[in-house]
Amino acid sequence: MSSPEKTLILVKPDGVRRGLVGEVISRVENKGYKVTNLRMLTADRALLTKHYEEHQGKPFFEPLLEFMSSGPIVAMIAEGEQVIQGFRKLAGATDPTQAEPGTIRGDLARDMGTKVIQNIVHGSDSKESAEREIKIYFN
Ligand code: DAT
Ligand code: MG
Repeated sequence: MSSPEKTLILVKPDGVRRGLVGEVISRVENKGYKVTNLRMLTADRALLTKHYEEHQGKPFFEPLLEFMSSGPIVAMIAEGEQVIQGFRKLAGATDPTQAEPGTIRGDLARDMGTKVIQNIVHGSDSKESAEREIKIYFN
């Protein structure tokens, strides 16, 4: 039997500042996924450059690094059948104005008028990303 699928979830600095760590964990657990690892850290540029390497060169890359290192974040591994896609659905669209109500971003975030979108959470977008990102945050 193969081990259950795993994804990397982050509560970003905006989520931590607003006291939404418990809310995010509740939504993950209420959906039925299992949180197996949890860690609070303040990410540095080296770590974030690895995490967001696909976005290097984009106009929001520097603002993204600045924002993501602006305060503590909470990193977790969640597991369950199809958790990668399932958590992306729970999180909602990248742009919180477009994210459907009922999703984390749709319910809890809005356009802040900043150079980088602030949207409370990160979730891996594929098995390859999940494996790569889990190694970055939990080695
Ligand atoms: P997601 O976090 O939904 O996987 P992504 O990987 O495309 O989205 O981008 C990473 C983060 O960068 C995203 O959560 C918010 C920010 N971002 C993405 N596209 C942006 C844009 N066009 N302008 C400003 N910030 C953006
Ligand atoms: Mg992404």
